[in-house]
Amino acid sequence: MSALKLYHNALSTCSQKVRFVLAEKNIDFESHEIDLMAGEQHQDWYVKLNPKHVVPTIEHDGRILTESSLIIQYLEALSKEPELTPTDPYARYEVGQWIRLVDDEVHPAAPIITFAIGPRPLILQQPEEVREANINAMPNERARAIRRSVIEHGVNAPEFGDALRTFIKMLDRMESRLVGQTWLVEDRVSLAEASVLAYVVRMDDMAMGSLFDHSIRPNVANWFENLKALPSFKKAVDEWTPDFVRDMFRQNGEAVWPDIEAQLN
Ligand SMILES: N[C@@H](CCC(=O)N[C@@H](CS)C(=O)NCC(=O)O)C(=O)O
Repeated sequence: MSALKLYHNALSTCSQKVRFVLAEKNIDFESHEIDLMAGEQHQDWYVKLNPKHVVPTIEHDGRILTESSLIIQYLEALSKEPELTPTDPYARYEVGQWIRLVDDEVHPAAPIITFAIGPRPLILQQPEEVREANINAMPNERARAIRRSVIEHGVNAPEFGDALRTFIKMLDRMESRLVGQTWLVEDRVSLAEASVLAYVVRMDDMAMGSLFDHSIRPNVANWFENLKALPSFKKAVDEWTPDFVRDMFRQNGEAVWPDIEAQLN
């Protein structure tokens, strides 16, 4: 296979999704990290590759591909070993449902959950003009308004409750689908795992793991333990997550957990 270049960010959920599929299929890639905190995604050269100012993007065979869900399906077609899409028509449909759930509902909620907790204290320390310049460079007006709101109000932002419920709805769907089986579809690792894993990781990193501990959602708890034991997970997620970031996110998550818990009922 010809060389593949991945523009990505160590901590971005969509990048974790693509790296997981690359790792499952043992596809080597040339890494080009984009510094999202510094606003590199808004630089002209990158916007030419990805007009939405987001990661990931891949460059392969002289072509540019964006949109993580389309990228993982491209990788699936590119390399069959191992197959991450079932052959049974209904099982394929189910994989598609997980992909759609993430694209339509879960991913749009993710920046709300993330920026209300993880990097928020760091962003609040930035000079106001730096913070504002980064927000103003985002191409979507609604996304800019939401980003301002969650940075200002944290988990008490009006947008936070709905985002939290969206994540919990995903956990509930996983919990019922995982009854009596280890993996989400046909009981083997598939693009369904690739699609949802980053959002469970995000909750775990931000000290929200009690939402899926063994006493609350045991099937998700087991699924997550099995997932974390996969070499592809270690390669795609753990190896890219610096300990100091994990510690910082966790501490920030612990500090606001009482406010999050108060929104659960
Ligand atoms: N639909 C896009 C969404 C990509 C996306 O939202 N990427 C985030 C990181 S996970 C990003 O680059 N955000 C840039 C920013 O927040 O300015 C995909 O699936 O690739």
